[in-house]
Amino acid sequence: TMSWGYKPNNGPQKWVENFPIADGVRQSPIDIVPGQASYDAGLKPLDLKYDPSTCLDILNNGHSVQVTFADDTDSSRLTDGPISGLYRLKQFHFHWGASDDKGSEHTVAGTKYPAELHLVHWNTKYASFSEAASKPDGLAVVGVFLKIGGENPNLQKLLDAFDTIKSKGKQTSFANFDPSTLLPGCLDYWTYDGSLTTPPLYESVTWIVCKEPITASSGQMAKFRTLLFSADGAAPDCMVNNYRPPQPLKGRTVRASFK
Ligand code: BO1
Ligand code: ZN
Repeated sequence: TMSWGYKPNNGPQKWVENFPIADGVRQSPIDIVPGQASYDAGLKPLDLKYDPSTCLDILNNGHSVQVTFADDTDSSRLTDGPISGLYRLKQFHFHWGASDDKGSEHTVAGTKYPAELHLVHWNTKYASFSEAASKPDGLAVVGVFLKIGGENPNLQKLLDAFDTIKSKGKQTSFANFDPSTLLPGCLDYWTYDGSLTTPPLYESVTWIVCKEPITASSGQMAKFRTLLFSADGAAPDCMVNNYRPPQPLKGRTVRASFK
């Protein structure tokens, strides 16, 4: 009755034991090979509208750091792009490595980025995130790569909260944050049908992966690694390498919004 994690004894290679869908036909992440993606002129630009007043709190859930949004109205939402209808923002979170040479879940022609941001939205044709999370068209996650570069001032407000939520289960209010400040200037994307990248690994996600990374400094990446997987009182265990490696494409098509 050990829970899932990212260690050899409970990590991605073991998840299939409790979540057999781990070997399913539309699992995520994947390696995106740009030369094998098909340009689709019918793909619309993403329409992301986020209201900073819906930002609620920041949480160390023991797997990642997550910022949660009020999702009882349509005020922070994604429309267009590859999706039909309106998807509400529920949360965003990150995956990262123990060092700057790894950490992203998706890779681009085998290239790993030091981190990946996931903005998680649910389809309002369902009654709630929980209802949507297991439906084939239930979720749309926008993925944004982080690369090493200049210090990112928009990331800094987030990082400054980390000292307060160092260990598993800690949470603090996080008001008036605009997640659109974390998006790259160019919203060109790849899209494919996939899954949650953590248990329960539901095959419910329309993935939208931005081509253009945002930057973080090496010092900012180091701050992510000060978070802990462990709760207060347990042996400290640095939150690093909380990513799933690429999964088999199994005949799926990756479409590109750009030539
Ligand atoms: S991700 O963007 O594919 N990495 C992703 C993975 C898991 C979730 C959201 C996005 N959320 C999970 C919750 C679980 C819940 C599950 C199904 O969704 O963390 O608590 O059981 O609702
Ligand atoms: Zn994620």
